[in-house]
Amino acid sequence: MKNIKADAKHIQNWLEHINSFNSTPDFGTTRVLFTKPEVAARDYVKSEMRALGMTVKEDAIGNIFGIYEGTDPTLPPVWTGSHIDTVLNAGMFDGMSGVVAGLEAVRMIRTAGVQTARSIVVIVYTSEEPTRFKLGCLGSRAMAGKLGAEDAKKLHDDDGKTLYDVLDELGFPVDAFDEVPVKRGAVHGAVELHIDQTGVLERDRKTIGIVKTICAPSVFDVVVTGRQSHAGGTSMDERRDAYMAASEMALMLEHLGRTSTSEYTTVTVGRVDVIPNAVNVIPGCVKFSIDIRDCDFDKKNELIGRMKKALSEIAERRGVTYELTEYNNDHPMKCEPAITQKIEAACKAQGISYEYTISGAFHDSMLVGEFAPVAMIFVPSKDGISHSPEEWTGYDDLAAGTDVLADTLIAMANE
Ligand code: HGY
Ligand code: MN
Ligand code: MN
Repeated sequence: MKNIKADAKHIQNWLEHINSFNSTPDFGTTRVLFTKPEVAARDYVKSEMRALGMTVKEDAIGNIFGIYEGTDPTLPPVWTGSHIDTVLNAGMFDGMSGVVAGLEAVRMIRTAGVQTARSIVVIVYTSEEPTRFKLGCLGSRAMAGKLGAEDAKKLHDDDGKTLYDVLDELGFPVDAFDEVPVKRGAVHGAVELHIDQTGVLERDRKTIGIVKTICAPSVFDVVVTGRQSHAGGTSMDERRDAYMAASEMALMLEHLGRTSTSEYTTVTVGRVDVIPNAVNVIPGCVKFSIDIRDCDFDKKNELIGRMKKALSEIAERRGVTYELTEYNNDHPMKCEPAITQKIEAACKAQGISYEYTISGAFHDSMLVGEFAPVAMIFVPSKDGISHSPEEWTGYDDLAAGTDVLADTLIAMANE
């Protein structure tokens, strides 16, 4: 926008205030879905939306819609936004940057008195992180018609509470779950600003990443069962060691990730429980998670096929059994060129450096893309660190990203 620029101080104040809603202030930021700090942060963001002249709505799964009305509110609106829930002991930028950039873009448009035909909606998507219910993007997944009330009754947290019960207890209209899905055509387009969570933009000295494709995760749990026995009394030949079997499985998974022929594949074993976890006992059971990401759905499924064969071969040879549970096998999302070209034009018009990139992380835009054209604007993560208290993005970079976002939203809202 010519006559107004994003205010880095404003962005900083909003982010720092949201960050104050935190259950681990001594170790990074933790704001788990529908815990006290996250509900307080939701209330704060809703009050800021109202202060910007927006009408605030929420759906049955808790997605928040801050509507900045256009001159013709009957037209399919333009969406922007991200999430405010976090992983455990996280930073203060993953997700929150996109919500705050949306608020600041509306503030700029309102202050400059710019008219947009279509309404602009700033969205807080419910539970992008899998932290509480082990499945990510719950709000956008429900919008895409891939998570209904019955599914919400089957998602349990570590205390055994279901998503459905938690929503009901908080007073969300759970009997209106079937109104959450968004029809294709109901949204003109959705742009999400997000930190890049890699070192790519910093390495290439670019301020903006224009995302071409959003990689999609396939998440599994594996339970390996061997035979618990004495660390001294059991000879090396007679063991059925669940931990050693799980370790060989993990190294096999790493090999599959490293030798993939896709443009971008990652394989991660992030959570491991060893039972009984005692220094002089051969583990009888090991539970571990598998997180596979790829920008190519077919190649990801090929890798999963090879994984299943290798898991059986290792289990057989080591005399253990295993159980594999799949949580989700999501589709990678290609971003809409009609929007990425607008982002590129905005970068050029404002003299902001940019490059096209792939998102290894998944985002709500991966699911929103199931019913609307989507695009993402990345800003650099310092040292490529994210999902950590060290996560950092410069406020000037966030302001530049917001300037590009504002121009893109105006162009979309007036076409
Ligand atoms: O795991 C992810 O890619 C995202 O940050 N939830
Ligand atoms: Mn994240
Ligand atoms: Mn995120």
